[in-house]
Amino acid sequence: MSDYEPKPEHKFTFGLWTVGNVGRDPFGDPVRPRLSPVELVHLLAEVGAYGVNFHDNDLVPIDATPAKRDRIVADFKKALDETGLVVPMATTNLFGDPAFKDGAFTANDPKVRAYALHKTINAIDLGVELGAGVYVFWGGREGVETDAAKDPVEAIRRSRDAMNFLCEYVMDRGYNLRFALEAKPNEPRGDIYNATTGHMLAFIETLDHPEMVGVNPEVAHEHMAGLNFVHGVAQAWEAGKLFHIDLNDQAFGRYDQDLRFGSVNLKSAFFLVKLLEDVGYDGSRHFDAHAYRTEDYEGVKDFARGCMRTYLALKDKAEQWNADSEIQAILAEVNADDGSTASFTGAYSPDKAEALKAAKFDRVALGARGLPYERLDQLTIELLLGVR
Ligand code: GCO
Ligand code: MN
Ligand code: MN
Repeated sequence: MSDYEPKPEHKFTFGLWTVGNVGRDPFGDPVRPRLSPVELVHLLAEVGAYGVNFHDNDLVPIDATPAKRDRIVADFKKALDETGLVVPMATTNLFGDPAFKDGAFTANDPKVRAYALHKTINAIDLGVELGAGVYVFWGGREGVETDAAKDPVEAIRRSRDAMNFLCEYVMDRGYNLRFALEAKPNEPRGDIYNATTGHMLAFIETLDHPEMVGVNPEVAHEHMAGLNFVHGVAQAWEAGKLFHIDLNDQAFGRYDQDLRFGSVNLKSAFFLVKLLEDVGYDGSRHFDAHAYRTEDYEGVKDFARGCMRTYLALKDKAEQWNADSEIQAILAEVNADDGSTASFTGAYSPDKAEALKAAKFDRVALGARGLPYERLDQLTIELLLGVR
């Protein structure tokens, strides 16, 4: 590959809220005019995206009348038809409205919890109407500033009750929809429950219908927690739970930055793309990021093109890495197996345990062996730098 042109088979998607981000931050007002959903669909088509995702209120304002809703949805569908863009994922805004200031599914007020379910089932209907096959849950307000405010065990129970109810709703309606839970450690709440992808994976197994529910890991969120994102994604994949992924970038130890994919931690972006491509992940590559506040809409297009181009360049590099004979020789060397331990490994048996107890190991020799990971990593760096 050399042109790095996005194609539908790459499944590159963006949220209306990403390219539609107007650049407001806690210290300053919007720097870009708000574009309509229809305009954003055309912008995404122009840069070569495959799909567009949305929160209910990115598309339909929270106070829209039924007639206005229908008009907006019809216009949006027309824009999708004109451009060929699809809607692989939808989600609910359960964080913007003041009603959700103490959370949605975990709010202390049962009326807020009921309103959150009401809003979500309506938003699920909207997502399904537009073709979504994945429904994301990001609980930005599902947390606290002080643990005096909420019992954390009760909060987890409330989250579970909500997910169980919503799984039943989807089954009852016969929708072909899977849920993807997105963890974040903090922001906007001081602390958010189920803070990492690992927490989410454990939580899912406690649900009534765990097979319907997977995860939507996000680069920035795991990096905010100081974690290795590639490892989290690998664990989700290995558990059969990687239903969606949010790609962006984030410097460790900073506020939630939502930077262009690959723009900060290029090496971990490389290993992420390599993982997704090597295992054959076939879901959306969703960019949950936004352009710098310095940009106008030409800059927003540069941002969006940059996310996809970097992904494709790293995909190319991953192929190069896999085909590099020096790199592969090192991997073969460090993984070499002379078969001498075959009688101990694999499925347990009492005989194997006895044989293992009786075996002699040359511990000093094991510890003395050099492992050429410095050379392996330098080869990786040189490949990424384009000097290899
Ligand atoms: C964030 C989150 C959100 C979610 C979105 C979809 O940090 O604000 O990443 O962008 O991904 O709400 O669920
Ligand atoms: Mn995020
Ligand atoms: Mn996200």
